[in-house]
Amino acid sequence: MLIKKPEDIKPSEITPRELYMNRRQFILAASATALSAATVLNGIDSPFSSSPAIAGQKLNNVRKSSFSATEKQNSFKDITNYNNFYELGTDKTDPAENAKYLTTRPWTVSVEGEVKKAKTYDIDDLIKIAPLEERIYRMRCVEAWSMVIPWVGFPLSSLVKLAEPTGNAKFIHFVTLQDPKRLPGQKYAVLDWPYVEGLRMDEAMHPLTILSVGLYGEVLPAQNGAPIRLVVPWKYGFKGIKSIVRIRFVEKQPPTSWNISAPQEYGFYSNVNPEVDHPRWSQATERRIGEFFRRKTLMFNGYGEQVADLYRGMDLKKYY
Ligand SMILES: Nc1nc2c(c(=O)[nH]1)N[C@H]1C(S)=C(S)[C@@H](COP(=O)(O)O)O[C@H]1N2
Ligand SMILES: [Mo]
Repeated sequence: MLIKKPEDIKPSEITPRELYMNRRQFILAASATALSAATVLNGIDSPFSSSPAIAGQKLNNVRKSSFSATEKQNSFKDITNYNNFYELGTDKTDPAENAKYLTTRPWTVSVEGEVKKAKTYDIDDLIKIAPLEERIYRMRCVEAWSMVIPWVGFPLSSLVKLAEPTGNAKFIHFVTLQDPKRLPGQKYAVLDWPYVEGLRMDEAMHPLTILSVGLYGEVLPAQNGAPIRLVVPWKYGFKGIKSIVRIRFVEKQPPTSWNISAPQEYGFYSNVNPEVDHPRWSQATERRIGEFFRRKTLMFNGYGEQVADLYRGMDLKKYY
């Protein structure tokens, strides 16, 4: 008998079957958009109007960080060809193939809600609000695979401080771009679009939490969430929302895409926890992409010393 390993679980088994878009439908959708995407591009008056080509551009003055892991990094090829980004397709290799549809200039990010300094940032200004750092982080997907990724970014806390949250700001709500031309997977109800995520304010302010704009010293490839995405290394990968256009400070715990889709399987917190299994598979071990033997999954993905205090006194079986 063949025992199914967690990393072999297909997206079709993770999302409700009737909502799952098959590969053929997706390819059809993507080719239907190709023409209109090209037409739109010609009309945009920006030196980057044909970017995704911007991916590959070197980022300058990137500092090293003491928060970085010293483990062997996954290859650029692994990091950019084994992706979850359902707006660009549900197979692991789909986002790389469909990256060409996601143009990232012009791009704005609206910082809004319970803040004194609400502002719509042009992406090229936003990436200059703080020095860029390389952060080599262990990343753990809820599907029980992991990678070590040299992100480039800046602490989310830098942006929070600029925004000056009011006393009512208890959480931050993040929203991905909604545009089926540039994210053709949004033509299918795999999830409720746009993709949304959230953090509690203390999680957002934690020094490990970054907004990433690059990897391996280069501008972030579209399939990894260009031009800007969240990275929270002690949480399952799906908290790391990609291609963000809206950062809203709110009083109440915001809805999150995977929790809306399957609340009994995905909670708001989604901290990596080898002791709390997913209802359909174990979270005790993981496969590091590129390795043969499984590894033990570490509490908070190995970042417990830095983050355990955030959750003191909370029942992590209840707040999964
Ligand atoms: N908008 C959006 N963000 C997303 C996803 C997605 O489907 N859409 N997938 C999440 C999941 S499940 C994971 S594991 C990580 C994967 O990031 P990576 O492909 O850069 O490794 O992105 C997360 N962010
Ligand atoms: Mo994931």
